Amino acid sequence: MSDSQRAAQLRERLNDASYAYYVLDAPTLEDAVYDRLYRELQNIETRHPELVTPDSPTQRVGDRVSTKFPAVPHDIPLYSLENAFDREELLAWEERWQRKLETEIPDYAYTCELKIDGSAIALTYEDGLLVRGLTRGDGTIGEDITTNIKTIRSIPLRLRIDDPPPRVEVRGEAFLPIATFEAINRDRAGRDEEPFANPRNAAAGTLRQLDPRIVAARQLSFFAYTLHLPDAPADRVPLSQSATLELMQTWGFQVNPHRALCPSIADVAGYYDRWDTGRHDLPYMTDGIVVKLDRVALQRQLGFTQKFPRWAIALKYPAEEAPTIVRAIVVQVGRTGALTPVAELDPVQLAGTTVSRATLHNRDRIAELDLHVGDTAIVRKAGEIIPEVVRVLPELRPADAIAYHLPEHCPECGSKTLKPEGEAVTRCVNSSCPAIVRGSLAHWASRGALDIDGLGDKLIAQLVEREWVTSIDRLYDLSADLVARLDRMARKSAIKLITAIEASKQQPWNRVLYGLGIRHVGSVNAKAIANRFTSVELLASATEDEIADVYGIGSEIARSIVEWFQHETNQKLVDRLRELGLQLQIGVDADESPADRPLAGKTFVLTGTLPTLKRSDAKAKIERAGGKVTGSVSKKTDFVVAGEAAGSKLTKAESLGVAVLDESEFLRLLDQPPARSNSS
Ligand code: 1X8
Repeated sequence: MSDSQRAAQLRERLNDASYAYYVLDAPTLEDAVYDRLYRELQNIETRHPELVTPDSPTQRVGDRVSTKFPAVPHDIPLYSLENAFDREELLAWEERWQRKLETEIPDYAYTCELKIDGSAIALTYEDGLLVRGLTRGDGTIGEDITTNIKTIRSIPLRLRIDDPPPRVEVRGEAFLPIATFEAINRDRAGRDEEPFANPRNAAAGTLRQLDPRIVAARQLSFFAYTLHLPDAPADRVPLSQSATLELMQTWGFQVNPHRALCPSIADVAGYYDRWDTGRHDLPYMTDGIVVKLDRVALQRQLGFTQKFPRWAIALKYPAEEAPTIVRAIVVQVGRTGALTPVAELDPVQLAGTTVSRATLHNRDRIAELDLHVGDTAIVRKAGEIIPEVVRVLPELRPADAIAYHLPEHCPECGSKTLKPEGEAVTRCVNSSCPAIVRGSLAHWASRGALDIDGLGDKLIAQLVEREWVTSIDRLYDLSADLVARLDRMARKSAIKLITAIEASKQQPWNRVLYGLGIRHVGSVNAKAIANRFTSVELLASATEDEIADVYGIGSEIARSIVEWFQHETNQKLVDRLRELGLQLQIGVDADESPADRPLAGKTFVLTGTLPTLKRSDAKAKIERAGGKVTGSVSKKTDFVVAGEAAGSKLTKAESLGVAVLDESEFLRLLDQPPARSNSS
């Protein structure tokens, strides 16, 4: 698509979004997404000034005004702030204002304040009395929402001073505390109403409610940050932003307490970083910091551009959602054969990292998104979560975009894929598919499984590519001589790798079980299962019900295990692993130090006949779990396991207050995950 076509698309999309937001009161685009698209348009227009049209949203001082409330011009325009998204842009701003001065740079300092995610309003006080409150509107003309504003408890109706200047204009942010925002959305959901996307929209929507009782019920709050005193004598006008904030506080306004005076950009960066984490503990939403030159004289000297003050800038925190373009869709095949479509994206900064790929989950999800290659899509990344495509903006779709369908054949091995009825995933079911083999090997070698040091993804890819390793057991047939022939593999590393592979034979049964990669069997489950079914033979012959009887193991896991052992390939794999000397039963040399075992240090006494366990089995189980069995009950006994016809030992236990277990309680105790359940 040409720049001119893209610019036209963006203009239309952004103008539609403004209309939906300001006129219809029904936002269609998240603020962060709007910002990004706006900047993309801005970038195109900077490169090609001939593409700027009079209706471009970049030509607007603010945004549009609706007709719900009387329109009133602002005496002094409400400017918006220029945005910076990183330190470089912040430094560029510093350079810009310094160059603009054209004189020697005077002493200066920055005031840093939190950027509150709310709605800007302007309050006019005459002789100390609140006479008018306006929304920002388009920056020049606002809407008169005085009645609604008077419901906000943190806005004084009369200034708390004896001799107020004749005319005072205070600007600041009206906002909803997060808790109130969430309560409102719960309430709306209960009434089948669309929830507000964020506290800012909720605040803006609330301020423009026609019924002031609703506004009052919503508990809006307000932080003041700007003051204009048009008719005041010079000696009453504060000389700095910090003094302004303090003055407004004494007049009865709520001023955000988290501000800092920063002598340099480095200090500003420190403030920004500090609040990147700190802001999550605040009861209201912030989306960045506002940096201002503290001295009013310097602010006056610099003035304003068409749209912004030159002496202030907003440094935003990275968005967790942003639009970008889907350039291609590739399919990854995992160790279970699941096909995962992944979007390859134009790189975009999200929550502090560069994102160039995002998961599309599965076939149904792609259909739901109606994703085409070439689409502008919104990508989300939250915390440690894998980036994902949340939706597509079909209005921005180029004419030549191609609809995408997940392939019918595995992209790795070409065999036909299967999508089981009622499941979301499409799978390759060829167990010798190189992608599945690679995934299985990587899982086998991983820390929680056999923990084979040095066997990483690149090495695995080479081994599979050359068909030296076609299944897990074949790893153990490798020799140092052979491995040394691989790309960039020194002989010393080859020997180290073979030693690590050999050493993995000593890993305990529960790790082997986990390493097999049976679906739904995680490392914690594997441990519980291996404790009950102490050898692979016992597990292979167990029924679904018997497995599901293990504490914490559900029927889905049990079914998956039974199915796994039914496959001949898997039975052969187990046989090979046994021949190779892997630990397929709980051994005396289990890697758990005695203190790691679930019953470490516990003393048991067995008495009576248990319903299913022979006394020798019960004793073996206790010892394997690290416990000790003695013949008589004393104060040192931790548990008495009592069956049918238990005699004097039971009586003694009861008199000493020792815990008495029946068989099922005893078995549950054995299945309990140990207190220190780490990666093993
Ligand atoms: C907008 C905001 C400002 C401040 C805090 N939150 C905002 N949303 C502040 O200065 N403390 S200033 C501002 C603007 O000028 N548009």
